[in-house]
Amino acid sequence: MAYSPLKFLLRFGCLLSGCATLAFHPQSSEALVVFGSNDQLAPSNPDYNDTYTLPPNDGAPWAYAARVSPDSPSAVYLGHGFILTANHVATRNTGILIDGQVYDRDQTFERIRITTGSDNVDLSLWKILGDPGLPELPIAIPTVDYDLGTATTLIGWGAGKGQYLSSGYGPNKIEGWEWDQSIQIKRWGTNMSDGEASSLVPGVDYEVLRFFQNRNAGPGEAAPAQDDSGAGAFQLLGGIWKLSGIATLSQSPSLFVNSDTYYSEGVRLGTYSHLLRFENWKVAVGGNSALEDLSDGDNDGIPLLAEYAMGMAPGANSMDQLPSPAIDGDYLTITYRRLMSATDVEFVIEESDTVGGWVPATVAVRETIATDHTIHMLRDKVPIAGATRKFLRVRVTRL
Ligand SMILES: [Ca+2]
Ligand SMILES: [Ca+2]
Repeated sequence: MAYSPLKFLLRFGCLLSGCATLAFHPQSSEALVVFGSNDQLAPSNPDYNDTYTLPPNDGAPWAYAARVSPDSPSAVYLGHGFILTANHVATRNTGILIDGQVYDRDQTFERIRITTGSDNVDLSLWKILGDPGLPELPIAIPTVDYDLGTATTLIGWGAGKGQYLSSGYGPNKIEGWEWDQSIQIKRWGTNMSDGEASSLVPGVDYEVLRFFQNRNAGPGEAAPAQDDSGAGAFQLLGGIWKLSGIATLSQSPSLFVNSDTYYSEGVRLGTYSHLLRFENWKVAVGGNSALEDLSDGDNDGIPLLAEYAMGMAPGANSMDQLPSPAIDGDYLTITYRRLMSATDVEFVIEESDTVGGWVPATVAVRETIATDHTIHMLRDKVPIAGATRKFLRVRVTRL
């Protein structure tokens, strides 16, 4: 059975009371529903308290928390024009609201779903046109950053807190809040992260961060609600704010209970960050972020940056994966590998008639001839245009 979180969201909005599964879109709790005691004493109050709708005063990356405009789920801006959000919302082609301005989606960049090994992650990468002027947002690094059991700031654009729900008695009685999309604005809240090897959602398989709704994270404790899919989970790690998770699932409103049983989910980004960032890749494959960008530890003549950008193994000879040329009628072609999910490198195909004076090549056609997860094999066709000789090369630059 094909599983479609987005369809689920559109049809039902949320799950019925008593259902033990999670809603497939993170309908975050109020854009984080806040679980403080005052909320219980005055349960009908909507949560548009300024405390949680203005930037947090601890420097959490508020500006990077984006929205799939105009009235859709959440996303996070990574820098260099890249947007990360839940895959189940990533089919939309609308603009992205970042720090008060809407940016058009770059239709020339086909969205990349993050996959690796057997993991089919509820995570997609898009690009925008234009420059929000925000520097690269750091991403949690596995084995270096402790992203579990860590104070987390969630920022999203999901629904607000609606009608209070209550039944039964006692500390774990069923209680919660309906989601109110009329007060769907950007909010933040806190929680403590926990981990799990696999998502609760059937049909997908990826490592998650979990956020229990057990009021262990102070009066601002929050969880994702409707349209918080794609919301960012940020952590202060080693003195640097980093993106540690992307919200993918929330509990239904009636399961926003004080409980160590129910939790919301997000993608644990550290597990997949080597596909997105060179610094993270260095740690994942070499155990050391201090490796020189142009070092060549495996002595295959290919510098580390190029091994990353082309999806090669930095500990094995990769000569057979270097770009290769061919003549195809009136074209000179170059076939090369590219890690499509890399957000911090630029690829330029260059041409020359003299092995000097390299200029960007006139690429008439670009074909994707094979894919292996997020690594694509591309073939660019450059017109020979009467030249008696022509040279092509791939230039990779770290942004
Ligand atoms: Ca090498
Ligand atoms: Ca190699």
